[in-house]
Amino acid sequence: QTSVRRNIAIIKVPFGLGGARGGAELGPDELITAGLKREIASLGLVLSKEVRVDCPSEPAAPIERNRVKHLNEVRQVSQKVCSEVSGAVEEGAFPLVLGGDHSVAIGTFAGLTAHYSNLGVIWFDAHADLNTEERSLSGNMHGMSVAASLGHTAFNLSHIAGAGAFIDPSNLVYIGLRDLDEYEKEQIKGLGIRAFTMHDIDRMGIKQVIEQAIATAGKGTDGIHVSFDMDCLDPREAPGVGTPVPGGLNYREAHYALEILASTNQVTSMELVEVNPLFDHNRHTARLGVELIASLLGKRIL
Ligand code: 6HN
Ligand code: MN
Ligand code: MN
Ligand code: MN
Repeated sequence: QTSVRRNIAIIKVPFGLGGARGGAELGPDELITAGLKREIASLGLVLSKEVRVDCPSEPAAPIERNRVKHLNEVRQVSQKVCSEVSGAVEEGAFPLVLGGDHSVAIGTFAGLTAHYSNLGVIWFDAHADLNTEERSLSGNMHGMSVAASLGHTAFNLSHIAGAGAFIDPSNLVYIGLRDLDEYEKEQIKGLGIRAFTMHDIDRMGIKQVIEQAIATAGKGTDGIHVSFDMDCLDPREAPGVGTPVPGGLNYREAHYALEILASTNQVTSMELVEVNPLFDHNRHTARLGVELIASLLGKRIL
């Protein structure tokens, strides 16, 4: 039994300029080739639309004017993703955003907050993506998308036409963290963000972690958006990502967490990002991504 909206809107965002290395722009097509649409059909869900956001692939201007890389391109893409996500929610569909690097989440947040004023978020990632333009050590915008959703970055949700209010940090939960910059650690502590690191998963087990995450992100909110960075997984499970970090979620932990989320009736939307075919073997990471989306959409073993 699936608990999400029956109509699925696939929103492909072939954008990689927010990432650390190129290749994430190939993610959406890779996920489709790996069988995503077949999975959706076999779950009895309806693919109500499939759109491809037109994304720049070459920097429109020299990057070195400031440290932040490809800000103008991220701005453009954010605006388009916002419109598509917002339109999908309006049409009664479940937005399924396929990245692209994780900077695409800025547009997803913008489109979702247009309709959900008090959105819960579960952010699966090795990283916290809490940097600002000022504090980032890399200048890569995929490491800033959560900060943009909270209004901490210079370019943030308030600069996207149609976006709603910022995300409330008390409605945000991390799962899988293991590579944090010092500034991000301060922010997580200072803002009191619920963060389940890999240490917590070792200690509590994924069952307790996902139950507590749902309790936090789902309590008193309009629903839960699932933002799934494939690098939350162990690189042995998912080698095809741009910023792999050892010691991540294993195959069953990831599936279990998404299966439990599917059973809550509270999930509004999902994005799956950072599939990078250039570092993959035999389309392994994209195939795993498709399986994980299926679990979130209600696929069961029996
Ligand atoms: N991601 N904290 C590092 C940075 O460059 O700011 C890594 C960010 C990774 C972002 O994987 O979505
Ligand atoms: Mn570049
Ligand atoms: Mn990320
Ligand atoms: Mn990451």
